[in-house]
Amino acid sequence: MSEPEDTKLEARLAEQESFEPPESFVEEANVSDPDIYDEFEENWPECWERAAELLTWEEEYDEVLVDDDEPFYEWFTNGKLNASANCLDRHLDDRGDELAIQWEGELGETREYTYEELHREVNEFAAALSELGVEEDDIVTMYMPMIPELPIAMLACARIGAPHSVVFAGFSADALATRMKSADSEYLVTCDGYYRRGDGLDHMTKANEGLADVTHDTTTVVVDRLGDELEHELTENQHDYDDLVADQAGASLEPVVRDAEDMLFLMYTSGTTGQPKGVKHTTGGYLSYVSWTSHAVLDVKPADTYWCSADIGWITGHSYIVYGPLALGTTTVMYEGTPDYPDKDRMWEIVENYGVDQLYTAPTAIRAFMKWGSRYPEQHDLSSLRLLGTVGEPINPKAWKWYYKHIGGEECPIVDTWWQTETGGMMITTLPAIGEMKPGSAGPPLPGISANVVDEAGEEVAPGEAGYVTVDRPWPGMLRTLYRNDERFVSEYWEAYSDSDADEWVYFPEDGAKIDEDGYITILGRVDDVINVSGHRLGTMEIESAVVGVEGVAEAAAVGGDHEMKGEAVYVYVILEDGYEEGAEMEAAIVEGVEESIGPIARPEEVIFTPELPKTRSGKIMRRLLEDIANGDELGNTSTLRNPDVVKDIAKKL
Ligand code: 6R9
Repeated sequence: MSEPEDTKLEARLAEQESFEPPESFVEEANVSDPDIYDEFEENWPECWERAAELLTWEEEYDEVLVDDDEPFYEWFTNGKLNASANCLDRHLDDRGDELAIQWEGELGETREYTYEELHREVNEFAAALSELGVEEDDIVTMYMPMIPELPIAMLACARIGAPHSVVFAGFSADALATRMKSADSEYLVTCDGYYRRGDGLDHMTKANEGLADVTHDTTTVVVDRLGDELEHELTENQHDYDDLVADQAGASLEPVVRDAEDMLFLMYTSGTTGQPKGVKHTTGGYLSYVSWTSHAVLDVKPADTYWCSADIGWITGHSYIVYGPLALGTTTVMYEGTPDYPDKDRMWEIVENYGVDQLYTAPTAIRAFMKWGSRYPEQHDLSSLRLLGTVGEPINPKAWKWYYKHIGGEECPIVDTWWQTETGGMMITTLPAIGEMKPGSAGPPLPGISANVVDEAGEEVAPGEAGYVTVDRPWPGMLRTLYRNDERFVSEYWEAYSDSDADEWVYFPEDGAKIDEDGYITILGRVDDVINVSGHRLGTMEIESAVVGVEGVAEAAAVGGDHEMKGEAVYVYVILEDGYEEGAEMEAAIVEGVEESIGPIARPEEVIFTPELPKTRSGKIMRRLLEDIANGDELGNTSTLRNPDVVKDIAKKL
């Protein structure tokens, strides 16, 4: 394309505020009838049978929804099923020879698993876990990077009815120990190491440090990812994955029949207090919901090659790398490494090599691609792409349009999907073949989802005004509780907007938003003490307690400040004890303290030493002001402060 034309196109794109779904896409889409919104509405909650029908049930359920004990809802009651049978066994006849997992390592090696092969390995590892003593309902922790053994271990657990709890491999030893202790998990599946930017990274030392902090007895399985590059002595309670699986060669294990409401997995996530929350997801509701949304939103078909570039250590990977795509019998791509290794076209090389149909990624990645420039995707044939998706944080219109033009070639719809660990699957997004897309706005709630934007009092706000997202009807993929903490489940998510006397239960996701005349919702970000760094949820309290754990630190406040690439970055304000000196050394100790206790993703962007923190008269730290300072914004009203001068002093330092 010639220069001037290109510029004209850019100008048109920059102004365009809405986009129709591409014709070619609509014709072939799984869901394309706009009546679906009304159908779900008129037939609620029975409409959710549409989701349940995507699964194979051992025994039919009695009722779609039981709401006798709100907000402890039950879905598809007395239905029986097994998640691994739904993701594997039922595909064997028709799709046994088709690829289930297409894995690519960072160094370029590949591993392919057909449904037949994946079924075999899952059976063998499930038999091995049973042999080690894992029983139904035992919680098995996984601390693994993006290697095939991670989904294999998850499905093996599902097969024997043992819920898994996956801890992101980038998290620290402390985080692993906290989660294992909180869940009383006696089993761990981990690996010796993995590759990052070409280097073999030791993971086992971190796992061992975590295990050393777990007070109860544990049994560990270790996957050998790095071969001879890294040798670790295994203790008596640690077993080599390959040996265990070899011992079970050819084993076949009947999938355990699980109740719809039996736990499928736990996923720990950050919240307002320092203690991570163990979000509990169940077998029937969760699996139906992620299958339905994979079908309706990601438009996944069995013959597709589908790629979600998230990490399985987060909910996005659970729902949309493992469970949703495999339940639908498609080929799911897994990539071990970073998007710029060995070069910045790695993602596009993968799309071209495997003929990827759908790409689901995060705004933070799109911002990086945009910064690297369109010459990288231009080196590759991306014409296999049919749909694009984003998740994890708000996407600004500029990044959306770049993605639309340079990756989708203006022929792929984009689904900007808002959801959370707690919601299990997508909640607010356009359906890709229905209605227009508006860059920057996620879209309307999905059919059957009743989400609103309300003010402090719970009244719906006028179009254009800022408010809070609420959801006033349950949905199958919702969390059932916080593990062993029903009380916190109610207080965190339901107390703010429910009227329990009137039996009105409203879920509060703790996100701010705006809504327009067409009912499209634009998410503004978290309104609690959670910082969203590159789409990863971090609790300010967790960071603060890590900082205060550093010798010499008296008090700390962590806030999120705007960041061009990461969306938000961590800023910590620190008060030192007498006798300790501000400076590079102290700063390094604080950064190290945070990395050690949470992980490198929580690494502070800046450490700001201050003799005081701005506090209200009742002694609460004014985080808003600290955020404004971090952002270089004009400071709002400081008159309610106990110590108004302090903010000026801090601002001067930055
Ligand atoms: C799936 C996932 C949840 C928080 C959520 C919100 C933010 C997710 C978004 C989005 C704007 C989107 N978020 N998707 N914000 N637009 N499309 O990310 O789960 O890690 O639990 O984070 O992420 O703030 O509350 P989780």
